Amino acid sequence: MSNAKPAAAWKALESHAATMSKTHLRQLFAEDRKRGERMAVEAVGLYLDYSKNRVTDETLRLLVKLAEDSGVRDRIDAMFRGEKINVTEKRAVLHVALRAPKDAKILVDGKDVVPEVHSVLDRMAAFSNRIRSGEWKGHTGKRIRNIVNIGIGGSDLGPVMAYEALKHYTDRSLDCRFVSNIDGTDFAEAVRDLDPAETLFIVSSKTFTTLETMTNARTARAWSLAGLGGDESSVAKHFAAVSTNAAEVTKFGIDVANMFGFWDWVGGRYSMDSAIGLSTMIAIGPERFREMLSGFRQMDEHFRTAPFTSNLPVLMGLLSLWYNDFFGAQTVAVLPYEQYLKRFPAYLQQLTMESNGKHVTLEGTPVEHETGPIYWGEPGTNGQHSFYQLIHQGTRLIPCDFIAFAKPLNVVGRHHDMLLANVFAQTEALAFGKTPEQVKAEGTPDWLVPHRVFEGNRPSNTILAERLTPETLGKLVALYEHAVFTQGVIWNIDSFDQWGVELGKVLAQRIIPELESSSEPALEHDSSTNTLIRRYRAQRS
Ligand code: G6Q
Repeated sequence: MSNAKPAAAWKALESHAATMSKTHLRQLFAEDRKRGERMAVEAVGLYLDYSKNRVTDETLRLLVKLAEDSGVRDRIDAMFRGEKINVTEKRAVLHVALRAPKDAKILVDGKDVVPEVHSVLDRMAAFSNRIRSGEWKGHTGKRIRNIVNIGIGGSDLGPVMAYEALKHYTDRSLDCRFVSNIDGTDFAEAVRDLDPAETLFIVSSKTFTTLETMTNARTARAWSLAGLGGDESSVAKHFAAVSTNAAEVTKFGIDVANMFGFWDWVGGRYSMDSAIGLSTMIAIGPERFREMLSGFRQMDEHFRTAPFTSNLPVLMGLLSLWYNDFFGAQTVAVLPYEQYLKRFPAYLQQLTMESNGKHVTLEGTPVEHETGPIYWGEPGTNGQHSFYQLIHQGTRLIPCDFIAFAKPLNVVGRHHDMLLANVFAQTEALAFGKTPEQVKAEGTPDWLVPHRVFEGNRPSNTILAERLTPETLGKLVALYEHAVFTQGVIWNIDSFDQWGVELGKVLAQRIIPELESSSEPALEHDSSTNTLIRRYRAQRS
């Protein structure tokens, strides 16, 4: 950023980082016996313990100063006001409007968008209730038992994650499946045991032109028609669409009465609480869906109003930026100790990496700092028996977000205490490690001591909530959405475009005819691509 204020804040953090890189968490905890109580924030029912980070009060003061000097406050207000902060696409960024209360007013180009949001939600609720009650009948008069969402990227990952995360709350007489990949196996496996007469497809695509989704949708249409005797009128009973593109939806043959709209100010990866969440609403019911929206809204309000020093998304954003930009950390591990959150890390990968994987600033000049870290993770305790080794004893610094809940959704014997014991033990071991003296004192022979030493000083956040509910899920997703936003502002990048994804959408289109042409095509790629195409054509036949 050209502005002198953030430049000074970056500089101050650089020299502070030189000191902090020599400071061990053992020392920080020894110097302040109340550190674990002090360095924690609780807001809207989420408790964040950030004491096991390599930070002092001074670090936080400097990080908050960086956020302030980078204009985070102004940009938060600009987003909530509906300004076109997605500059490369000239669009407002208003996922917060998707969960705004009915009496809120948010203007885009002079028009209040809140009434439209609620009218779509009401239509979704009516549709979901008809499916859930069995009032909606398929072409042959049977009730719908299977919902297949067809979509990809932002039109898939949110619905998949939410369905898995909220499975406990779903109507088990309905089965939800998800088809995203253009690999025919995805479709084939999803429908292999389904009865077309009981199956409803939801074609979810903002643009309604995405190659994968439209190909899968056409295949689904053919499969459905074949199973229902070829009567075109059956499409109206077995297909719904979620899109911003009414013209394409109609062209595809889906009745616009079964179309649920959203708007260009909702980014794909920020759309799980728009009509893209239709499958979620059918699965958990409109009431629970509204509870999820309430969770999102509570976190939005917290983000908008809380001072940065106690603002959960701002703190989370700043802490991962601290390691990313001052300690050379390349990744962040997200480790939910909750089986239902098994797809949460995959969901976050898109949210964080598509948003902040950018190499130029808003002005189009090269960024001066490393941007978006790589997000990855698996639910605990499974990861403990595989990749945690590297986090504990490898040579890389990997900040971790541990996520856990006080109350289990399935009470099974002593399992939950054992699960939570693992969360606490892992964060403790990562922070404090095991010294050579401790290892020796256990009677370890000298030659083995180095192998059994844990340096410790591995940072982690622990997020603790009471229970995984739709409301809690909304809060968690909004927490990461706004942490990503905070970082994007500080790096001065556009967190809301995705030109890299757009490129992928056009590249394959050039090659498809070369693979399908019956005569040998004249290839004008590089020698590697040409050879691969020829080899594929030869081997396939
Ligand atoms: C998300 C991205 C991308 C998008 C998919 C699907 O932010 O833009 O993942 O969601 O490419 O696009 P459609 O919904 O238009 O099919």
